[in-house]
Amino acid sequence: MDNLSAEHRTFPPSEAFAAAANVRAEGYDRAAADPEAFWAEQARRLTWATPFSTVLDWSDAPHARWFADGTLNVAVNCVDRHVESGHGDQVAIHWEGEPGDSRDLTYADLLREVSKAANALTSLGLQAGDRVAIYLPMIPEAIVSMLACARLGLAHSVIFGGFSAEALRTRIADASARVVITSDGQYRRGTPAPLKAAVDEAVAAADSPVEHVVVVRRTGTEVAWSDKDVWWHELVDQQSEQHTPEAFPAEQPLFILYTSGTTGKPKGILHTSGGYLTQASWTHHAVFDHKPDTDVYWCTADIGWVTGHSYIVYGPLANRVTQVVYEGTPNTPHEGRHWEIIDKYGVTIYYTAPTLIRTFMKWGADIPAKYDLSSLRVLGSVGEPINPEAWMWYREVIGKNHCPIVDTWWQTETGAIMIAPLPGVTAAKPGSAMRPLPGISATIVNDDGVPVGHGQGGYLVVDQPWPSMLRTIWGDDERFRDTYWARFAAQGYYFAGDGAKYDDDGALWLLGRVDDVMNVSGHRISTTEVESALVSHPAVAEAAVVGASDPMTGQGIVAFVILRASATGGDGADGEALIKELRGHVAKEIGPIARPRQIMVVPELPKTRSGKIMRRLLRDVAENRDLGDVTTLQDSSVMNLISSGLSAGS
Ligand code: 6R9
Repeated sequence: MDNLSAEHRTFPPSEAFAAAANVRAEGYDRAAADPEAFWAEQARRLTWATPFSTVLDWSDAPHARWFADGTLNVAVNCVDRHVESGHGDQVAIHWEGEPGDSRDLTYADLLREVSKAANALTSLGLQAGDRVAIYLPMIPEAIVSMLACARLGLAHSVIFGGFSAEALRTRIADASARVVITSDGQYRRGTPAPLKAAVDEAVAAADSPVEHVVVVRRTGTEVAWSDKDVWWHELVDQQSEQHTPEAFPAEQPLFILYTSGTTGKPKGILHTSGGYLTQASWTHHAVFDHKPDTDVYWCTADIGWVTGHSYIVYGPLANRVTQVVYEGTPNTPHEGRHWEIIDKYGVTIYYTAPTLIRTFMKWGADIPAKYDLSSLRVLGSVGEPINPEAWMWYREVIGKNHCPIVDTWWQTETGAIMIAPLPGVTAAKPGSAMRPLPGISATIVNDDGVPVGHGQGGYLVVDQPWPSMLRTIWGDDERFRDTYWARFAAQGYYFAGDGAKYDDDGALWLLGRVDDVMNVSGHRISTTEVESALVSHPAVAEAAVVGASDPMTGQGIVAFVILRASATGGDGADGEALIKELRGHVAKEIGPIARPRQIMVVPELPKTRSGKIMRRLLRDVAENRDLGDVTTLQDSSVMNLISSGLSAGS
C-alpha cells in the first residue's frame, strides 16, 4: 500500500459548485467547536412532535441516547410533512421494473399507500415495538412496508431477497418477527424466480414466531398457500387512506439489520429513530449536496443492505427527494441499462459501488458513450475501498471530469456516512475517503490505542459518540460490548474493524477489514459462516475459507476443504461434480452471494501449534504468492502437500 502515499492528484470542486454548495468549509469549524450544538441544529431539520431538550446522554456508555426526551414519527418526517408543505404532487419515486414496466409515486401517493399499509398491519394485531420481517425485491411495496412499520413504531428487519430460506429462518427467529412481508417472486436477470417458497420453508417450523405472511403479487409465479398467508392486494387495497400517526420517543427502535460478524451467527444491528434520522438526512443533504427542488437522485443499492435503508428510504425521503428506484440487474436487458435510466430521468446524483464501477469499466466506455449523461453533477461510491483507477474512470467517463466524487466510508453499525469528502469543499484524491464529516470524530490508532501520525497506518476508531450509532446487538448486549468496545476499552473508542492509514498530507485511506470478515462486491460475509455451511455438507470433514483479492469483486471467496474418507472413494468424487455441488450447497445455505469463487480439495490444513488455522498462508496460496514464514506451523510439510496438490489438480 506504499503507493497510496504517493497519490498527489487532487480534484477540487469548481468555483460555481462550491459557491452553491449546501455545506461550506466553515461547517467543519462550527461542528468542531461544539459537536452537540451542531447535531442539535441538524436534528431541528426534522419535524418533532415534542421538541427535545437534551442532546446526548452518554452516561450509560457505550449505550448512547440522543434527543431522548423528544418525540417524532419517522414516516411523518419522510412523507406527510412534504404533502403538508404543498409538495404532494412532487414525484418521490420514479420506479423502474426490470422487465421494463415503470411507475411514478408522488408524495401524495406515498402518503395514501403508507397509510393503507399501516392500517393493514394494525388489522393484523401488530403493536408498537413488535418486529416485522420484510423479504421483498426492489418494488415500491418494499419502501411502503418499511415506512408503514416506522409509522406504527414497529421495528422492521429487512432480509435481502438473495438470502436463503435458512438465513431467513434464523433472522426471523432471532428477532421473533410476528409478520413477514414477501412476494410471489422476483425478477432476476430477465426471468421470474420464486421468493415465497423460501418464506414457506422458514415459517414451516413448529416454533416459528410468524403469525401472518403478507404476499405481494409481482411475477405471477404460482405459490403454495397456507392459512397464515394473505395477499397484499386483498389486505391493503380495502383499507382506509386515512391514518393518524402517533409520535414515538426518539429512542424507539426503528429497525434491526443483520450483518456478518467474525462468528457464524449474524449480528442484529439495532437502530433507533431520532438520532438515526438526523444523521441519515443531514449526511444525504451535505455529502450529495442534495437540492429537493431540482435534483434527481439515484442510489443503486438494494434495500436489503444498510445503504438502501439510509440512502434510499430514510435520508433521501426525509429530505423530500425525487429519486429513481430500480428493481433489476445492471445488464438486463443490456449493459447500458443504468445509463439509459440516467438519460431517461435526468439523474443528477448517482451513488453506486466500486465493484459495479469496475464491471462497467470491463464492459467498456463505448457503452455509456451512447447516452446523454450531462445531467449528472455528483457521483458517490460506497461499500469497499475504491481503487484509484476505477475512481479516475468514474470521474472521466461517467462524470466527464466535472462531477465531484464522494467516496463514503460507513457501516451498518454507524447507520450513516462518517468519512467522506464534502463535494463543495474538499479537493478529493482518487481512492481516499479524505476525512471525517463535520460532527464526527474518527482517528487511526496503533495496537496500544495511540493515534498515529501522517504517513502511518493502524486501526480506524471512532472516538466520540454519533447520532446514528448502533444502540446494541439485538438480544446480545454482551456481544455488542465485546465486538466494538472491548478492543480499545481503556480509551472508550469504537473499533470499526477496518485498517486505515494517513498519507503524507493527512488524507485518510481505508485498507480493508482487519478481522475474518470478507468484502465481496461490497457485501460482508464472514469466513466462519461459509465454513459452517461447507462442513454441514456430508462430504466435508473440515473447511477453511479466505477472501482473496479479486479484480472485479474486491475479494473472492476461496475455500479449502478436506473431504471425509467416505467421499474420496476414488471414483472421482472429489472432482468437478463434487466441487460444483459444494459451491451450490453454500449458495443454498447462505445465498448466491456467498457461493465460493473457488474450492480446493486439500489433504490437510495449515495450523498453528495451538490448532488455529493459518489463514494468512491460505490467502497466499489463493493469491498465488510466495509463502512467507511457515515456522509457526504445526507441520510445515502441509504447505508442500497443499501446493503440490493444487498444481496437480489445476
Ligand atoms: C455502508 C456499508 C461496512 C464495511 C466497512 C468497510 C467497507 C464501506 C467503504 C468501505 C472503504 C469505503 N466499506 N464503505 N471501505 N471505503 N467507502 O457498506 O456497510 O455492509 O456494513 O459494510 O464495508 O470494510 O467496515 P456494511
